[in-house]
Amino acid sequence: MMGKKSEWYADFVNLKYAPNKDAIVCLFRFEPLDEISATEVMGRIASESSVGTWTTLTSVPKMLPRLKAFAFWRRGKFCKVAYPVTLFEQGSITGFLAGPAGNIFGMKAVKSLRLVDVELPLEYVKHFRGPNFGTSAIGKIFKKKSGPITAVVPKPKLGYTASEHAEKVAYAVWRGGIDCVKDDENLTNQTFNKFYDRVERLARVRDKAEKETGQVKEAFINVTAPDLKQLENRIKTVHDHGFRYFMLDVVISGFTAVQTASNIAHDYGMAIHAHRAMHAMFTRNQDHGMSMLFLAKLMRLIGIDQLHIGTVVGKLEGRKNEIIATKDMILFKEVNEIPMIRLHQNWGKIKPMLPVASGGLHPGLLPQVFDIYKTTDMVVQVGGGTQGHPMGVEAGAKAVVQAIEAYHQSIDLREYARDHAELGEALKKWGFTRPK
Ligand code: CAP
Ligand code: MG
Repeated sequence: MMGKKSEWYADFVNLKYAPNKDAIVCLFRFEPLDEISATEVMGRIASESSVGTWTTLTSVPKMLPRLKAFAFWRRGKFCKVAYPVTLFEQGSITGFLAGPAGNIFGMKAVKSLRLVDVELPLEYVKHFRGPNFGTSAIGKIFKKKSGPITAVVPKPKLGYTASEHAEKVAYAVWRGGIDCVKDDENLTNQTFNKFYDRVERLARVRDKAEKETGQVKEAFINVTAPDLKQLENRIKTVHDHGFRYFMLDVVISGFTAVQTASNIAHDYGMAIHAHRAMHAMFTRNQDHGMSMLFLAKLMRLIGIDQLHIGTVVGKLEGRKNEIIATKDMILFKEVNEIPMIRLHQNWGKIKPMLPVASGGLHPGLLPQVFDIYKTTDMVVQVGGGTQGHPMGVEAGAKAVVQAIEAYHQSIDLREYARDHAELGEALKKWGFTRPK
């Protein structure tokens, strides 16, 4: 019967709605199809990501009104949708994303849709444990008074045997004064560099380097695995060889793997270094997908200790204002809203997560990174920028350490390079160039 209402999307829009303190609020950026109004699209976003569907239903459960989401705010192409916290499984990121990061991104009613940020109430946050160490890793694991934690990835990304990886590259990097040797994101358990072989050899070389340097040496060994059983076994192997960290490709592994890895890290008292490879498939486009800022929020909530969030000056894309907004959101206990970029967030008891700057860095760029981040309590990874050093890998590592020393003493790098040859050679080769 045509008279009966066939759609109910409008029931999910209420611009007078005032979310209560326990509501989860999502900020979306949306582009409606020409023939559909912004209000109708907002209704579709709120409906399809909570309890609704495309048509009215002959009967609905009694509980429905308590579970509906409401689009309650709009500024141009941005809208906010409030969800009752009871709509989502407690303590499960997968249980959350299936709604606000689910079907709505494929709706025909929108040309594009981006999930910019989500304000998580303490009623939701309290079901997560957050990072084991976070910023305390600097002192607790590396016995350093201040950061940065330094890391180097053996380059080229792949091609070394486990023995060359450990005994040749890692040894030189650690000898040169770098804290950690990090696996590259695509190094897992290849036939030419088997995981267990790499762990064993790295542990032996680590002990040797620690003895010779008197410094704590760590590795971010990539435990990314084809299934959860092997993931758990790889974490256990890293733990049993005395490492305090392991590394995980978090986007590629998926949120169930990240929550599993975080639970194991808490059991073993370990820290997780998160590589974000694949994020740019959905974070880079400012019109469609999900922001890196919100991906970082999820990682801190779950319990990642340090996460790559960009350099601004390096080889990979990342807008300065978003990187800074993200850095503050993962480091601080509470942050305020930045219109259209970040919502307010109170973290309660969840520890801070360390930002990682990596990608196209070399000694000449490190002061710029620290100035942008306004802290050295972070992780810097310098792969090619260490192993491309004209005097070799160990000298490249020393050049990175010297650039950090200069920064801590507020000495211009060129000045400091006068009596630090390794830094001088790095500046000769790369200067202060920003790679593309
Ligand atoms: C950097 C890196 C990292 C990127 C990841 C690479 O090597 O190892 O994976 O930093 O990007 O493979 O490119 P270089 P992001 O130091 O030699 O550039 O940190 O933006 O996630
Ligand atoms: Mg890499």
